[in-house]
Amino acid sequence: AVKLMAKQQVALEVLSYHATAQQDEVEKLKQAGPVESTEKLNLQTFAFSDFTLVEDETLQASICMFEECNLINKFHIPYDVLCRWLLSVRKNYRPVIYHNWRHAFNVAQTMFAMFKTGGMSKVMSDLEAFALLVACLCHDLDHRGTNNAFQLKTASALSQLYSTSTMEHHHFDHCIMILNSEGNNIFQFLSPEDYRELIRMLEGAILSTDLALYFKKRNDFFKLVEQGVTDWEEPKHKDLLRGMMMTACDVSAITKPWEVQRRVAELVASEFFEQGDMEREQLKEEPIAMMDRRKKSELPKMQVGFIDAICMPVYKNLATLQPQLAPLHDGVQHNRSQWQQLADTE
Ligand code: 5BB
Ligand code: ZN
Repeated sequence: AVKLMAKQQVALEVLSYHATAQQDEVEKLKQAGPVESTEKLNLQTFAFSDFTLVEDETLQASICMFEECNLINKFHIPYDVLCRWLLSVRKNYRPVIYHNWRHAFNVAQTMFAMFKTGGMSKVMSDLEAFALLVACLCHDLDHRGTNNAFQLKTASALSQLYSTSTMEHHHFDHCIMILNSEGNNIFQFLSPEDYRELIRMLEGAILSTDLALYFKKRNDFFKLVEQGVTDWEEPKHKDLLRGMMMTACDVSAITKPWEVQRRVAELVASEFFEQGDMEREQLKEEPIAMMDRRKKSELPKMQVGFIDAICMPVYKNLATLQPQLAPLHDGVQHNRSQWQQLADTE
């Protein structure tokens, strides 16, 4: 009964926000066509940054990624449905400082680069590419700029519905809700078997962006890499690998050229500080250092800690598994030395 009430509460909260694309927007995007070439936008490189793109170019670039992975042809995605779905997805990101549509787009671009430049198309099927690209674009849908701990502390409707991986379950639910909206089902022409398998992979991929699940699963993954496993066809192993790729894409700002990383870290910090402010004001609680704007000077040190504890291990192992992914590992090493240098000059 509690669950049902929580679900109704969430439904009310969500419905007030959920919106799908308008037909005039769809027409406009359809007319614009995919962006000239992905090379022009550097979409294939790990050093890509979205800062130079205007809002609508992020949508055209997204279409390009589907196109260049041959997903539109292979899975018979009607072009107007793809346009409508992309517009709807963008609409269902809130204008928060970091966990917004641009973040989702950047995460998808890293996934695209992993396939095109990182050699992952040799390891993954087209259906997996489809699931992963969609998962990236949808993985933070309706994010409110606050984390799972905050949902729990404020006893939000969402946390009553899902006590663990709270936000991630919600991102997946929201993703399904958009797909089920009229004219938005990009999976409509999949065979029933492919459809079921894709939804299963989509759910696993979105849930795996919960840091707690990454910690729970990563040792199994690292062990397989250490053992030099080359056959990733074993379904359990493949699930694990897709989850690790999601984490690697989610935090890939940490691998970007230094100027990009510095700017993104500022955005991440600003969003964390806003949560910290709310905890102080509404909950009368002292926020953890990461969310405490009075401890802003500790940012370089925290980024080094973040790299060592979370980022470096996943990129190191992915580079061992697939040497073409080494640029991500190189990028994080470079940024570590930059942050370390800043921490030392404090
Ligand atoms: C993260 C876990 N938390 C419970 C305690 C603090 N740590 S942390 O020490 O690794 C840390 C990470 C501390 C400060 C941070 O940012 C300061 C601006 C970060 C940090 N997290 N830095 C980043 O650049 C990014 Br990107 C992130 C990721 C934030 C979203 C978490 C999603 C994780 C997906 C696997
Ligand atoms: Zn994310």
